[in-house]
Amino acid sequence: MSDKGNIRDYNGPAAGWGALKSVTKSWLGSEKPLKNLRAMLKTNQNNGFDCPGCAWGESPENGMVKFCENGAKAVNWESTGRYVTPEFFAQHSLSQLARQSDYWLEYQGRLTHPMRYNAESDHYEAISWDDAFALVARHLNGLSSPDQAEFYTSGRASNEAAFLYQLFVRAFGTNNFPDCSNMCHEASGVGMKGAVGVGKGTVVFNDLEKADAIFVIGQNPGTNHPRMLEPLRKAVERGARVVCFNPLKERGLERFQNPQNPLEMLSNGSEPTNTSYFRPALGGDMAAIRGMAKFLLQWEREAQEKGEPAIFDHEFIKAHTTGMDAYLAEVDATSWDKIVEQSGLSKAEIEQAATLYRQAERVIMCWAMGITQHRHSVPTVQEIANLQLLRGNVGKPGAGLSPVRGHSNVQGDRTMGIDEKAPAWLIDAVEKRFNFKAPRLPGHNTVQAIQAMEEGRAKVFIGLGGNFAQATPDTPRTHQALRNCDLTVHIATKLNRSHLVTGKDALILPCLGRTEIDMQAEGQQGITVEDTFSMVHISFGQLRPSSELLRSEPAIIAGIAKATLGNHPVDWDHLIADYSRIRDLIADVIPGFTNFNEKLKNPGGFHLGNSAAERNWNTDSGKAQFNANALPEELINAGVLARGDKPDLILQTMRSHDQYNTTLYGLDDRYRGVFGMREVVFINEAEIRRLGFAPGDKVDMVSLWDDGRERRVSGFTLVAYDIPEGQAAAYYPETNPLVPLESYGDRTFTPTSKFIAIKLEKAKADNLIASAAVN
Ligand SMILES: Nc1nc2c(c(=O)[nH]1)N[C@H]1C(S)=C(S)[C@@H](COP(=O)(O)OP(=O)(O)OC[C@H]3O[C@@H](n4cnc5c(=O)[nH]c(N)nc54)[C@H](O)[C@@H]3O)O[C@H]1N2
Ligand SMILES: Nc1nc2c(c(=O)[nH]1)N[C@H]1C(S)=C(S)[C@@H](COP(=O)(O)OP(=O)(O)OC[C@H]3O[C@@H](n4cnc5c(=O)[nH]c(N)nc54)[C@H](O)[C@@H]3O)O[C@H]1N2
Ligand SMILES: [Mo]
Repeated sequence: MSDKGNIRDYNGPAAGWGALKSVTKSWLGSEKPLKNLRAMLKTNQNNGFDCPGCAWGESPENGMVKFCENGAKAVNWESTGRYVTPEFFAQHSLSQLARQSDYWLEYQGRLTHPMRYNAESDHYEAISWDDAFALVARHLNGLSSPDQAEFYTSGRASNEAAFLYQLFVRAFGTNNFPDCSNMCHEASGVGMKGAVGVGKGTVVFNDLEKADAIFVIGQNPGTNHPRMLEPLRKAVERGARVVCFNPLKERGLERFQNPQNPLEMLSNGSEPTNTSYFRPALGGDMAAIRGMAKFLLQWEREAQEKGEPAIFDHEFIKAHTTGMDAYLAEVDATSWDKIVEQSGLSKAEIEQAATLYRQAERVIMCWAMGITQHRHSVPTVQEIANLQLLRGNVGKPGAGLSPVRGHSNVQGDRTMGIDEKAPAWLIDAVEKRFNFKAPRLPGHNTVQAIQAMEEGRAKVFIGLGGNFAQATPDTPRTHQALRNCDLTVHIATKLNRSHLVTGKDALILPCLGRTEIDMQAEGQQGITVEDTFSMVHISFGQLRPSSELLRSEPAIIAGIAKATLGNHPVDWDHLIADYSRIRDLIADVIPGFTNFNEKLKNPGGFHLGNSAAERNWNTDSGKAQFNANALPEELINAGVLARGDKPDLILQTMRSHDQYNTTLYGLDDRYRGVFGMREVVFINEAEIRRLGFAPGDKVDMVSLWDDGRERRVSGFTLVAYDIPEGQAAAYYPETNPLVPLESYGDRTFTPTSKFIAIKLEKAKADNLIASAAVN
């Protein structure tokens, strides 16, 4: 694969003509062009469907064409004209399929039939829905404890599906809810709850139009939230500042261009003058922001001495916050040496960032995986909150905290109770409404679920969407953990690696996608989702289902639930006939959903409300909390230090432009100039030479962890790239075997996917062959 690949500079803007060409390619490639055009025009429109891409919210103006290049790819990928049928499985044994690449697997098209793995023939074979449900029920009811089952959720599941799922699982008797959020924005939730009393972003779309400065920290919106480029571009146009913290010069952040505006497309992009780009060390953001706070504190003291206007928002601090003195003492106690060393930025750069921050009356701080996938992600999120509290930048228009979510309904799934450590009020509400004793002990998150399966404490794995085998860390171990199970079940739209890493028994249950018409006993159903701004709206599929046998996610959950529990605690069939009945239950249990069905009639949906945005603080103290966290002693984990050898580099794992998490749409990464290959590692040229290699060489990456296991990926091509020294970057999920299961965030259990200590070795020929077989 990599022989065909090449590297060249990309000089075009983000989005623009390149985007349109790429969309047209995937659109024609999907073999259903006309239908898909209709579908795309309906994306994120009232009465249309919610884009199955990212969780970015919509501009409230209606009538705009609201899709982006990568949303169009997601729609096309789902509504392909290719099918994975029982004949397909008859032709390909599991062992044969396992030798195919992840890209090939998903490219085969949509799953059409429920399938059960037959170990004797080594083939998946068709099974009826009833038999499939009965099989799951038999396994679940045969367990000696409900805690021996793991119920995974990926963030595309609708509110209706997620609510039914948590109800079924709790009625069954466990809180084992590993979910993709554990690997994603967990730290944003934990950190913000401890700071402002709510785990969700405090800003709404309109705030972006009022901000004087928008900080984009550890996020690559040009690829992962393309619809965000438009409000950023508008902000720059009206003179607001866009300030980026990212070790990589991401094309989408350097230049903005809107493919939906043909006139601007002709201009081929322009370098906006009022953006600023800072390139910290991996994991260095907490130190950088601490440094900004240190400057603010210095300026505040100087202003007080000279009797000049204050830098801090004292009125806000006094009325709304607690803990500032302890925090400022911690700021004073943090030395500049440590700040400069850990942040990877000079004191002058930090001063520049602090000046930009101070000059803005209203500041929004956005962040994503560059912040949340570190060991000290919770303190980093809290440091962002500390800085914002100093200037009253929470709970006023044009300002706030904005963790930009990933999956299109990952935020809604949590709201619905997909939470392994559910708060007591939720359990109380479920018990009260449904009249059963719900489990109260915390269940397993993703890391704990893998450990439980590895050790034989969990025996059944059920995945509501996603690709657990590839999205998780320590791939060979995770695969073995899944293989240890008695039963693995995947509710999915397309074939992926997880379906091939089977327990003793295994099922694939094919479901409708977001784009497809969902017809139930009482007519066509819509499902609801919540975006990153806490807007809830309804989504109606537009296309004919890929197969008559497909069932909706709620219907599949109801089928499993009924087979396992009978009509306890609800009449499952009755709910599935009309999803507004599920929404009535949601309204009874989940705060903010009173009159749910009624509110959905509002075009564009409704806002769930956010207490911190209204300056109500649901913290222990009843105030917004400054958190006086110390900077980490060392960024490097003790599990690495214990080995005693020094890493060559710190590796971050990230997304290319042609992928949606583990789904690969293609092998290009246009903005980074990589074409036709994915097994590459980006390193500074001087560093490549210092380590005794040359660009283009093939290497193995070995990660360091003191547990006696070898973690290695093989045959990666060295790409000379503009990236700070000491760092490397490569794509996920190919590099997941390098992430030790035990290397996770404090208080979050989020794998440290953006901070992996590695050594480079010259690739060995036999490794190249092994890696070709896997990939
Ligand atoms: N097209 C498309 N859209 C997507 C997805 C997709 O795969 N494809 N995935 C969805 C999901 S689930 C999510 S969570 C989001 C992910 O959205 P992002 O968080 O944008 O995703 P990543 O590719 O992981 O990019 C992380 C960015 O952070 C930078 N970074 C890494 N480490 C650090 C650090 O220590 N400090 C700083 N300041 N920056 C750092 C990287 O250089 C990179 O630009 O996107 C969602 N949207
Ligand atoms: N090294 C490393 N690892 C990471 C990350 C990283 O940055 N680096 N990022 C992490 C993050 S942020 C996340 S969110 C996770 C993602 O983890 P997951 O959410 O588990 O993975 P996805 O790749 O999004 O799942 C793709 C699969 O979902 C199924 N699917 C698609 N649409 C639907 C649908 O409508 N219904 C159902 N039932 N199934 C559907 C398809 O079968 C497809 O193969 O990965 C995490 N892992
Ligand atoms: Mo994510």
